[in-house]
Amino acid sequence: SGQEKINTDIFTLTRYLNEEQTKHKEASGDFTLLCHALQFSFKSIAYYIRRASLINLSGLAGSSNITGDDQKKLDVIGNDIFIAAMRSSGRVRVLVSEEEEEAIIFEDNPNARYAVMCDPIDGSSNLDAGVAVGTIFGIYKLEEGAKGSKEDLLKPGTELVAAGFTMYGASAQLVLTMKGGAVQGFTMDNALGEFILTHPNMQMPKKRAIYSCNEGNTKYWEEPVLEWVNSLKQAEKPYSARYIGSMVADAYRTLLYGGIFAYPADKKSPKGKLRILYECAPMAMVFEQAGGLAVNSKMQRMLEVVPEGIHDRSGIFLGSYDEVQKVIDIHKKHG
Ligand code: AHM
Ligand code: MG
Repeated sequence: SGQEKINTDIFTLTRYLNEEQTKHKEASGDFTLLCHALQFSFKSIAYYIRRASLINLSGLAGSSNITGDDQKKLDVIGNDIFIAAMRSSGRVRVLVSEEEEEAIIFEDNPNARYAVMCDPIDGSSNLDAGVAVGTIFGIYKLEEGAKGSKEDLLKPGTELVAAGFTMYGASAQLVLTMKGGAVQGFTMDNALGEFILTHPNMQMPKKRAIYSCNEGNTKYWEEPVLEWVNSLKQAEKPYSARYIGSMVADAYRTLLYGGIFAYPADKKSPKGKLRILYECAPMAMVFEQAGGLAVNSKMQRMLEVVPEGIHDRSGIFLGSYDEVQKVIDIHKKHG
């Protein structure tokens, strides 16, 4: 018959989290509760982004954040939603947000064992044009007795217990990975109000002729980066250029289709643009666990970079294994 086959056994994020918790006999359920609070913040942010033009949320808030960017009204709302969700989960001791100069320590959760790093709405310069933006997050488990001070956060990404991002695009897509595990992709079903597991065990293509970077910065690039991009354009079959200017959207495409996303350090931004704790490291974890690679501008493994400050930046090359390896080879040649 022409009747749609109805799936009555849907794999939701809730079900996934339950199953993960059961696999870990020692688990207290704290991490699961934290993830529930996270997903609620994603749903709320998605909701306000969708309604932004209707309820006067477009444009600037009239303030700027720690890194000097003008804050959008939605940046402020996204940040507030995120903070409230993390605080009320009762499972988070400390929170780092791109929008907050200092780490926020939740004194009302003295026994909470988790630290969360996030960029609540990354790519917000794209918001008013209706282009996809996203939330990026990383989670550390604090050491026994840790007070949740800044020092507890200045760790390499190899210590992340979970990381991921949500892209608010044609649909909201949540990509989540836990330490040592696979990368799982969920799609928000607005009618059900649930994230549904639509992309289980994501593995990215080993190579693909797509590169993604802001070539407007060419003038500032160092020699190896110039040579690399040039080699892609002059390849026998030249690469395609794709650049949205929203890291989450560029990364999500790269994860699905393969290719490489880069925001190198350059003469204008010697430390790079993107932030280590809540942009580079979580993305690097996702990409590595999906079979890709991520390095900084010194060609060090991104996940091994230890920031000195919570808002430290880094250059980054993120993508298919072979594509990132090409960048590494050219940099090595330059010594
Ligand atoms: P933001 O955190 O202020 O939104 O900036 C981060 C964004 C990334 O999403 C994106 O990859 C990059 O900045 C784009 O920068 P540019 O406009 O310099 O190409
Ligand atoms: Mg950002």
